[in-house]
Amino acid sequence: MTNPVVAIMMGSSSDAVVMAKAAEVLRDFGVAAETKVLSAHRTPKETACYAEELAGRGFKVVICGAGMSAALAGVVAAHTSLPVIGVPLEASLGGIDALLSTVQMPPGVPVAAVAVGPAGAKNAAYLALRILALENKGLVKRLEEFRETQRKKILEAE
Ligand code: RP5
Repeated sequence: MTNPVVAIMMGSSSDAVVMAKAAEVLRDFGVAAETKVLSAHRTPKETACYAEELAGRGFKVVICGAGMSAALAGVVAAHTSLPVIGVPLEASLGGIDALLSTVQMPPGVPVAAVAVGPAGAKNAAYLALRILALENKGLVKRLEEFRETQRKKILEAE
């Protein structure tokens, strides 16, 4: 079993169904991930400790999903230099609250915000794969094959 290189964090176990979409995409590409439930608001110390240790443990990218006043991605980005991708989740107000919390980071503490909900969870994984592919030729090839499969599906549809 290879060591995980992507950490998938979420603010609550109630986020698990949506965030599983990210894990599925990574699994399809043979990329090992570790899933962790930690909350920026409810477990602030544990969240900071976990984020601070990620780079030393060999992780390359962090995906954070959270709803409501979604601080998780931003807090993790404040405690690591790894690239952090934020997935806003729809727990209230249609997810617009989480979207704004995730995307409106102050300069110097970047979070790559993706779409709200399952589409965002999947795209967080695809973006993580593209980041990993910068140093992994096999992954570049698999991503190119995936893009070709998508292209054919669209063209073959009625
Ligand atoms: C956020 O609050 C979590 O990420 C979740 O989306 C939302 C609601 O959490 P629960 O009350 O369901 O635990 O922190």
